[in-house]
Amino acid sequence: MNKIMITAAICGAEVTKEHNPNIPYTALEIAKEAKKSADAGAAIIHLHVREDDGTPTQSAKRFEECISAIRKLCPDVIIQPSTGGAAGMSDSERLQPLSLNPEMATLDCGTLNFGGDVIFVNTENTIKNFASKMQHLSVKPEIEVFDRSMINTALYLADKGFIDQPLHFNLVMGVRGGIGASLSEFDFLVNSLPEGATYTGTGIGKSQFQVAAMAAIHGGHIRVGFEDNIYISKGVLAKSNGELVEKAVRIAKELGREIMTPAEARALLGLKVSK
Ligand code: KMH
Ligand code: ZN
Repeated sequence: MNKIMITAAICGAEVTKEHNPNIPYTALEIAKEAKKSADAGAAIIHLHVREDDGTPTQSAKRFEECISAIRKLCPDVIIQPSTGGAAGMSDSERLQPLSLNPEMATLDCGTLNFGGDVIFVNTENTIKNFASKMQHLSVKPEIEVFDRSMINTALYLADKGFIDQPLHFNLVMGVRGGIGASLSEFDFLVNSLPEGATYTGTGIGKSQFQVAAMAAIHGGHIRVGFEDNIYISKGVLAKSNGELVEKAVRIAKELGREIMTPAEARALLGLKVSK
């Protein structure tokens, strides 16, 4: 079987220390969580950043501070800033980390209900604008899909030349308002991907390790981390992102998948050489 690429989504924008005291906020806390994840086997750190009080921010200065803190502890890991930020942020706010010329970044390909009155807005023009900027900077987009329709949008934009082939997707399953995390839904999404695409499976909440196992069995890649799930097992808070990555590694290895290094992940994704 092909090797597996593990992404750790260490912080997110929504989860707080009230949910799990181990959620990182400061640059040092974020860097330490990145290090634990990378040491456990993560090739990619999906990065959101916070102010010291936990407020989500897309400030380029804060991203720079956190990226340089991560680089000191783990020089090799791939850092994938979020351009999703937190629901309610403006497009220009969300785009700020691209000014740091990252190797890759997220490209959210549709609008989603996020519970209550909260809507995570990604109009077609927003997605085109974000995709064009990434293309111009040779930043590899990870196409975030929360439902099948978002794959359609990504394929349409690739066809129109906004996103370069080969496409890399993150199938996010189990967000209320998006697709669920059952085996048939997983199958449906994976069978909707174009020839030559790569994908990572992300399960939200209690589905985190179920989706990880489905992706590991099927030859896909996996994402775990506090952004998506704060428990290591039912009712038991995870001590660190590293603990979540370790569990993902155990699952993958039991299913015959060896773990990719950051260098191997860079080759798979065709990332640009400069950092
Ligand atoms: N926090 C969500 C509103 C991404 O990183 O691109 C968006 C999100 C997706 O987490
Ligand atoms: Zn995110």
